[in-house]
Amino acid sequence: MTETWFEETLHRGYGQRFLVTRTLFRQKTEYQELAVHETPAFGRILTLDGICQTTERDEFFYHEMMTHLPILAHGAARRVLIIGGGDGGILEEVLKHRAIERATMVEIDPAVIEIAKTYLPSIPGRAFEDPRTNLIIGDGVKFVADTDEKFDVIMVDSTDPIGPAEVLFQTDFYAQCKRCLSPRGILVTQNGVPFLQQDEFTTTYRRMRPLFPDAGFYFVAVPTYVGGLMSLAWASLDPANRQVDRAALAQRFAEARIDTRYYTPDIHAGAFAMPAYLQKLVDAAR
Ligand code: AG3
Repeated sequence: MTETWFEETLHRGYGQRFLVTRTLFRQKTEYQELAVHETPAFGRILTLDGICQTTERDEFFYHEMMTHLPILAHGAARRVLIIGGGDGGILEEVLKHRAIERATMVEIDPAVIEIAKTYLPSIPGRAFEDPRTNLIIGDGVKFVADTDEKFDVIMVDSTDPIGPAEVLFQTDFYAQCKRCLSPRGILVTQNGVPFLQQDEFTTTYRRMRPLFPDAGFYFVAVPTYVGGLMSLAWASLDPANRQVDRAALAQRFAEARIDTRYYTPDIHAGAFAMPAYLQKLVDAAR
């Protein structure tokens, strides 16, 4: 019997593949091709346009770092906005914070939500049924351009900037996000693996830096986002958000009473440490 493998088509000449025991779902929507594969290595995996988005086994690395780090850095977040994030992984982490009053999520492709609920139920958990969830099926670019609401934290959980998500990496979009932040607000965005996606790294920095008093990155190594560290862009209206010390983070984390598998206050404090070759790129982009 021949084996079936899913081969990711993201980086030129380099990549990862997963042995697939069963393909549970595959469909082309108006926006992208969705698939869910069963794999021995990572459990079920969700792919969009041939790129691994999340897996049952390692989803917590990324979802926790996209969520707990900015919320605890802010310290008094009540309202958050998630752009994209259809699998519900970030939404679920956000709702673990009892202090969050309302989590608005704007996802363009309703099929991603349905697929996650049906085939990857452990990722959203019961997040879509939570009364604090305000789910909007629509275009995130249009939402941030039109809304009058303000948010303490905005998370942009997009695909890579090829295809439908390209607009979520533009200066105009970042400027509209800034307009939607409350006075001490924080914007975080997934920004690829800089060792392999260097242009994305420097371009984002060039676009965010003129807009925000504090723009930069923090990092997490996610097993299925291959190529080393993933950069998460950090754009904050108050530079103090980055500098919260370990003792204060530990206290906020303890008060939040959240059970995590990746995030700790020490990981948080260390996540901003920038490898020298990336620091040089950032310095050169100023
Ligand atoms: N969104 C980020 C996927 C990035 C994959 N890119 C990469 N490996 N360079 C994932 C959605 C999870 N909620």
